Amino acid sequence: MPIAESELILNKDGSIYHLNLQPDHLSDTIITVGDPERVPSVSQHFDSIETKIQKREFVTHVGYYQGKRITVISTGMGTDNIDILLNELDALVNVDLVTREPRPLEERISLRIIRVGTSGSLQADIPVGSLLASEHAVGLDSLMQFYPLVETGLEVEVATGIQQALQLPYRPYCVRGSDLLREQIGFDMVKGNTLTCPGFYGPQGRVLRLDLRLPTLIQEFQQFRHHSAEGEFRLTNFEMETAGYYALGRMLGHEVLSLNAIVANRATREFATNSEDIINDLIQKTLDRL
Ligand code: R1P
Ligand code: URA
Repeated sequence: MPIAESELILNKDGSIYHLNLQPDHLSDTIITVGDPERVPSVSQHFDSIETKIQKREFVTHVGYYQGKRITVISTGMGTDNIDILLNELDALVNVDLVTREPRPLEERISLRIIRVGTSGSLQADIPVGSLLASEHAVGLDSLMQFYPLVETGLEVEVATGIQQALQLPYRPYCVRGSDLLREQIGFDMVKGNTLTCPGFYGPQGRVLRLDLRLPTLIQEFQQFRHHSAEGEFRLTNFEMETAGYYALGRMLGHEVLSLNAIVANRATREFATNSEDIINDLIQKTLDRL
């Protein structure tokens, strides 16, 4: 059955609705960044840039880095944007946009998607300036209330423990990302478990003029531990997208890795004076290891 025009929306030129891209704009490896201004920070390293496209916060540059074709896309902030990003990227490769038919199973394409973002550390021993590769992500956002994500026993245990610690009325979700990509690109980075928050202030325990429902939120994040045969699980850092990437990546069959430039430390209350240098270091390492 073809997918209806109201569900898979195409622009007049045949490009997909929000990303504004055609299938041939995608390389098999895609770098994603939150900040649209970070796209040129990646593509400035390219040998040549073949295309630049923008719609809303989704800025895309396609080019070559040391002979390898790379697409870099900005996403803006939050897992609601990651829902758009992953569904539209997947449709570009796994749906025939002319017939509107999903491709048969044996023709499905698995993309390699690498998030290069900023993040706050939750632990004093992960200082500002660290580069961290997310092994697991825990989502405090509501995206997975709408999809049938299948989690492992360990993932359910961790998520349930966090629900109890934070006294949440709903269970967060927990998903492991691509070990393959983490071993290839993040092998010398801190291996972490990233908490994805549906906001930058209250949901990350920041108090400006509003009090928190749970005043000890940050301490609960910092002190949370889960012990299993795989060892000790602690939360290392937070940001606003990784769990959405990992969950949708698992369900759609793409390899996804989240890399984090630690620009804040919430245990020591520091913010980096050289955050641009830290993220540029992460961009350079990522490009060199693709
Ligand atoms: C908040 O300042 C933003 O920074 C982090 C968070 O996930 C959120 O998007 O990532 P980016 O630097 O990739 O945007
Ligand atoms: N991004 C976040 O979401 N939180 C931080 O503390 C830093 C970057």
